[in-house]
Parts: sequence; C-alpha cells; structure tokens
Amino acid sequence: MSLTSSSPSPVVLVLNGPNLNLLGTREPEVYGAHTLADVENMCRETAAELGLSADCRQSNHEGELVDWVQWAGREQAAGRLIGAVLNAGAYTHTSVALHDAVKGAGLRMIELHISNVHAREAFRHHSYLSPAAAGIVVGFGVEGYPLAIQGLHRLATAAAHGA
Ligand code: CA2
Repeated sequence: MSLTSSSPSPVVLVLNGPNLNLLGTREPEVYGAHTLADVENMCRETAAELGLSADCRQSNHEGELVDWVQWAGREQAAGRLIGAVLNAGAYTHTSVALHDAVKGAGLRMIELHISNVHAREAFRHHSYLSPAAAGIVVGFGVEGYPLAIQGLHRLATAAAHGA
C-alpha cells in the first residue's frame, strides 16, 4: 500500500457512435486507415500529456450513448470529468435524443467528425448536436481527436478559472 495518496486524474470521455467500430476496415478514402483501437490509443496519449485519463467507449445503440452522456454530465458536475468528445456518427443527423441528453446533462461536449461533413451529401450537413456543442472539430481525419481533447481541456481550464 502506498503511504501517499493522490487524487485520480480528471477524465475526458471519448464517445464514438454507430459503425465507428469499422474504422480502418472499409472506406479508407473517407475515414483513413487507422482502426478505432488506434484512435483510442491516440486519445489516451493526448490525455496523458495533459494530465488527464481518457475513457473511450463506442456503441452502435442510441440509448446506450444517451446513458453515457447522462453519466458524463453527473461526473462533470462532481468535478471528476472535464467533458466529452462525441463522434455520434449518423446519429448526429437524426438524434433529438442525443441533443436533449447533452443539453439536459449540462455536458461540455466537443462534436467531432473525421470527414468534412459539409463537403459530403446534403443529409450530412445538418447536425442536431451542434447547438448543444461547446466546440466542433470537423474534417481533420482522426487527428481531430487529439485536437478536440486539447480544445476541450482549454475550455474546461478556462471555465475553472472563471473565464
Ligand atoms: O465523419 C465522421 O466522423 C462521421 O461522423 C462518420 C459517420 C457519418 O455517418 C457522419 O456523417 C460523419 C459514419 C461512421 C461510419 O464509419 C465507418 C468507418 C469505416 C467503414 C464504414 C463506416
């Protein structure tokens, strides 16, 4: 047993929605060659550089994502979590439930898309999540995940200092 006690690192939640478990297996011209495991490792590395711990989760189920957003809002309120990076996949364009969950939970959320959704089909141009987002990262490939974590960390630090 250690004689010194230290509080655990603040958490950043990284949520990936439907079909993102297929990253690196299909459509590399759109989403790149990295797998979801690669992306999650990148997130853990970036989080560690910032003194954070990354909690990375993926689900193909809307209700499970809603449950995790609600949990994250409670953790953020308790001061244990700085917020979430959310790539909701196609639910971005369909889910009032996820919009309501982020708003209702008061979750500091960065919306992320690997591809530039605005340069793609018209049905990808509307997001139910953008009005609930603290920031948006779009079109940087999987490099967007570290960028989003860095941006979220800056916003959370500014909020902690009353900015
Ligand atoms: O660009 C993004 O990150 C998206 O959120 C990805 C979603 C798409 O519905 C959004 O419009 C934009 C699709 C995720 C599916 O990912 C796949 C990855 C590899 C192979 C097949 C699907």
